[in-house]
Amino acid sequence: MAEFQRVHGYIQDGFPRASSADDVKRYELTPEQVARYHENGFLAGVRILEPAQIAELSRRLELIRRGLHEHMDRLYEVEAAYLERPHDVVFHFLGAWLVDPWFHDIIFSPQVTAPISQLLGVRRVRFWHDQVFYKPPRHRGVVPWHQDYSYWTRAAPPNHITINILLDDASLENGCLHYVPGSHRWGLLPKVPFGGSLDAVMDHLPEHLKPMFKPVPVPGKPGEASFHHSHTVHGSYGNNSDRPRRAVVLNYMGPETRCVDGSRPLLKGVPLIAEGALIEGDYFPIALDLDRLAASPQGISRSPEESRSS
Ligand SMILES: O=C(O)CCC(=O)C(=O)O
Repeated sequence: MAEFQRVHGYIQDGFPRASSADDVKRYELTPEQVARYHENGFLAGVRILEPAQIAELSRRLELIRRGLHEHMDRLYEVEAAYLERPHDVVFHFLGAWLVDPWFHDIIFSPQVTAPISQLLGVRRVRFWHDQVFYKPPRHRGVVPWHQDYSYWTRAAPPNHITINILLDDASLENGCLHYVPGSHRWGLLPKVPFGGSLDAVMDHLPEHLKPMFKPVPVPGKPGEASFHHSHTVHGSYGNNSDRPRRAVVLNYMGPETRCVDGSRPLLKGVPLIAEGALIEGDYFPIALDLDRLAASPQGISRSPEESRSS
C-alpha cells in the first residue's frame, strides 16, 4: 500500500498548481469575506471545486465506502457508533487522504489553502486531518451540535479551522449544515458523543448563552464550501430527501501547534509526539508555505520538512 502521507505535494493532476505567491493570490478571499468570517465564526458559499472534480471525488468516495473493510487499517477512524448502528448514525470517517490520491491531493490545493491561510492569519498552513460526513438518502442520522476544538484539545494552542466542501446540493430537506453565529466567542464547551442526541450540548450551555443559541442553515451547491472557526457551534439534522448529502471536510492549524498529551498518538497509526513538541512530520505536512513560494517563485526549492518526507 502506498504511503501517501510521505508525499507532501500532489500525486496526480486533479487540482490546480500554484508555483508562486502570485498564483496563490488568485484563490484569496476578499477582505469583506474575511471580515464576515471573523464576525460570524463562519463563511459560506465559496466555490472550491469544478464539476469534474466533484464527480471524481464522489466516485472515489463511493469506492472507499464500498471497500471500507479493506481500508480500515489505513483510515484513522471510522465512527464506532456508525459501525454499531449504521441506520441511526451518519457515516463519518477520518483519513481518506491516506487511501486515495485525490483525497490526498485536495489538502494541498490552493483554492483550499489560500483562504485557510488568510482566515487563520498564518503564512504557513499545517494540515491536521480530514473527515468525510456522508448522509445516505432518507437517513435519520444527525450531527450533534458541537465545537470542533472540543475534540482537539491535545493540539494547542487553538488556532484551528475547518473547511466543509459539499459534494451534493445541501438543503434543509437533506440535512445541510447549521452554524450558530457568534458562538466562536463563547469559549470551549464540553465534548459531546458523535452518535448521541442532536441537543446534547444544551445540557452544558450556560444559561446566559441559551438565548443566543440560534442556528442558521447553510444550504449550498455541489463544489461550494464553508469555513468555520474551531469554536463555532455547528451541527445538522437528518436527511429527509431521496438524495445523499456528502461533505469532504479538511482541518488545518497554525504551524506552531504543539502536542499537549504525549501519552498516546494524536491519531491512530501516527507516531507518538512528545508532550510540548511541535506537531509535525509525515502526517502533519505544511500544506501551503507562502514564504517559501515568495523566495522561490518556481516552487522548486523544498522546505526541510518536505525533503525529510521524500
Ligand atoms: O456536515 C455536517 O453535517 C457536519 C460537518 C462538521 O461537523 C464539520 O464540518 O466540522
